[in-house]
Amino acid sequence: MPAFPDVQKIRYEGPRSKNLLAFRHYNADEVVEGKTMRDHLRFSVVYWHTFRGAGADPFGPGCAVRPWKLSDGTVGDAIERAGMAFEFIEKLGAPYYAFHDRDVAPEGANLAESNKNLDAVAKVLKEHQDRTGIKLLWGTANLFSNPRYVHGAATSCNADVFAFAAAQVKKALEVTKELGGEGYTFWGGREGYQNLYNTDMKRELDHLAKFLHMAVDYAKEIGFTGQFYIEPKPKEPTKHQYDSDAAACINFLRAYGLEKHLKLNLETNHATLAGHSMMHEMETAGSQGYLGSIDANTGDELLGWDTDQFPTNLYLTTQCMLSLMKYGGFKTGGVNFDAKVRRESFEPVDLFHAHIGGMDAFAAGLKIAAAIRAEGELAKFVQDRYRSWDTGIGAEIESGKQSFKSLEAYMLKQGEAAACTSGRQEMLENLVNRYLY
Ligand code: XUL
Ligand code: CO
Repeated sequence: MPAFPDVQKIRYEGPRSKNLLAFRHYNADEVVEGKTMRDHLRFSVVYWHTFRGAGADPFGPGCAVRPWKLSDGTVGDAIERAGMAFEFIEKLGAPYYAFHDRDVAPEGANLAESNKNLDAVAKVLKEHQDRTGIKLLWGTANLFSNPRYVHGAATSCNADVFAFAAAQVKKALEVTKELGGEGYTFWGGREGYQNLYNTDMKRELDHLAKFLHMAVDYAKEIGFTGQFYIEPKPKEPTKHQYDSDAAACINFLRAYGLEKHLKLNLETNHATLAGHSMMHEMETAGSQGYLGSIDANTGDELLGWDTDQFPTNLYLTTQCMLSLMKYGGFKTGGVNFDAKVRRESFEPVDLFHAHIGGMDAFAAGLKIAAAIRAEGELAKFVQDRYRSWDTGIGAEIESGKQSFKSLEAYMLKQGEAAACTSGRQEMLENLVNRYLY
């Protein structure tokens, strides 16, 4: 029995289409800057929100209507849900998906039972992957829902909890490898603090680093060659998450000798919670060689929490694509929709509308960014803005030929710095608008 009998495969119908169950911009085979849209965007559907999310909020339980069982249920329920999940992803035409261990299989009474459940469902996921060609963008472990993780996982004050989390990630890595996962993500979950009076921050950070080193070592041992990611988020559920933003993550990785092993998985709503734009996070990561993957979503300006809405804002997607293309595009990462439909959008077809909107917004952003890049006006402005560094004193500073002493001598002779020119911010905003409408 199909889960979505009324929905056919979603097709590209072009910008003039009025069919709300069709793509107007995402044309998978269309080539942009020498690469298909499919390969630029590498869209991925998340198991947790899309197949397990019921729409609960702090004021009431979820009320989503789904053709599958939303509660954990049995391994049989999980297997049935997996079939329906693949029907959805296949009809949508996304090439990838992502999951936490506990999204796909129910947790058992103990570790051995949980591992057995995961193996049984992973076998079925593998069959669906082979049948449909849909691939695993990244796997991860849920180290935050079970009450044992109340004080965190790798940063828990309880060493046994660290040990349990290590065993859980060991298994999740094995399953990710078995399913050909192209990456593995660490999101802090509860790795942070609620109160500094009871927290030994140094010890917790040391433990987090030790945990990641163990993961790197084990990946090597089993021959898992996927990319490791760390996903910044400043708060929620804890008051402060250690992986608070791109800059903090890069500092942490470098401080603990992990810089060669992990890249960043950046998420829009996490960036805004940190007081940054997504473009800021992408530039911070990209400029330092850490741009790995993105969790695509958006927050709500009027709500201060992680609402994880589907992205539909073309400025946002254009900015994401401008930064992404500037730094050479995805290698192993993708546009992973870590986004959920609103509680009020409780019917199954809403899942299609949400993903179609997000995919079209990113495809349009890709086309707009490519047009901006092709014309080259923006890039030329930036290049020109820094022209004082291309020759003369600027070039000498950059190549290390100058010092404080020689610069003092230079300025004593000059008397005053050459005049600055306008940053032309409004003109550039107008210029970007020209490509949007
Ligand atoms: C939580 C979040 C996670 C990670 C995976 O805010 O974004 O779903 O993406 O653990
Ligand atoms: Co995320």
